[in-house]
Amino acid sequence: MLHIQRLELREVRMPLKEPFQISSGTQTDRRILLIQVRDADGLTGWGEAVAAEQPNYSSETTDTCWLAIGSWVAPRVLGQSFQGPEQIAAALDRDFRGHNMAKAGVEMACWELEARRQDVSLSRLLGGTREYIEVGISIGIQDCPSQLVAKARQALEQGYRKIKIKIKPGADIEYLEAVRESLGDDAPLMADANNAYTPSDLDCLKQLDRFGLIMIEQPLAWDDMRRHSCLQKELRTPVCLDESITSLERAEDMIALQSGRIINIKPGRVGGFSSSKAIHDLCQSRGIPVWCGGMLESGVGRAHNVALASLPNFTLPGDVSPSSRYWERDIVTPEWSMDPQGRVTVPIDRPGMGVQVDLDRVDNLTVKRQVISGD
Ligand code: OSB
Ligand code: MG
Repeated sequence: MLHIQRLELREVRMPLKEPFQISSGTQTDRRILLIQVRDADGLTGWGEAVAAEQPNYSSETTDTCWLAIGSWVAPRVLGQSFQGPEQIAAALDRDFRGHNMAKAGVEMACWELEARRQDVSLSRLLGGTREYIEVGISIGIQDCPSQLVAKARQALEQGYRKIKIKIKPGADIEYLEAVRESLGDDAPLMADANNAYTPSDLDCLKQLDRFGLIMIEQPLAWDDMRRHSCLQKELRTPVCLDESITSLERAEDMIALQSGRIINIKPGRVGGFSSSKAIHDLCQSRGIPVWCGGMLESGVGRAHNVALASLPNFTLPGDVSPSSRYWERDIVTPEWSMDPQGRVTVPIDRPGMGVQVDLDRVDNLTVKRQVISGD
């Protein structure tokens, strides 16, 4: 039985080591929203609402998550009795549209709490089977092709198993050509457009087939399945959907319409772990590979991503770079690290998410706090 009595919301400010540019905007200082839930026995679980500062990836932001959790999500969870964390997502979806990242932040904190209650790792509670996760890097849009080549080359040397290059019109063909040329035919490359193209860019997108990319992620609009379906028929390169997959039903739609051949699962985007597991299971049964995306998370959100990516059908490297890629210092101990083979270790011998939140550091970085209590 899961009975949450208290929920604490915090906003912590964490400057990124370097700005991260995608086709729709640039992030520099992260405003990270942490959620801590506590049950009647005093055990706690941590979550992170992964929305960006601006509504350029999805409609949610740090501020909308704060509002949604305080006003509508927390009141539905606090003081209620749930059989287990599997029951939470349904309670949050009833007559409550959207706000997936706000819902997920709380739902995932409840899963983390349950893992600690059962004294098992979050990975194993979710059904994870892996001991290691292969890591991919996501490289933001650079000023010129040579700067991108230098970054991609360095990533390969560090051991990254997949190199994702952010693209947009005007920073695509020439950039990818330079990287492929410099890194050679065997380098595991992919591109992510974050919705930057339209069907009228077909000629440009077809040229991407030349580069032997593992996939092209979300070339067209975030809510457009049909045009992705038309595009996939014209491309040899597999289309991977990110922004478009907000639920199990959208994953079913992608498969039915053949809008893509791979799914990037971000648990925040789909409303949490229950939904992520359902999408994972569907894709596994339909022969669709999945991998775990990232949202420039702190060590807390990263822990959740590592746990999820340990499920068996996460067969492609995930965007779960080590803490040092993003931060001078993370807010968890130990920090997340990557071995020379480009893998992170799944902490299966430790309860819950497997890392401890550095509370002193979090207190220092906190700019806003709210405690919500139930019965
Ligand atoms: O599209 O995957 C994306 C970051 C912010 C918003 C969207 C995306 C990303 C990334 C970062 O690619 C991946 C990471 O966290 O390392
Ligand atoms: Mg993406």
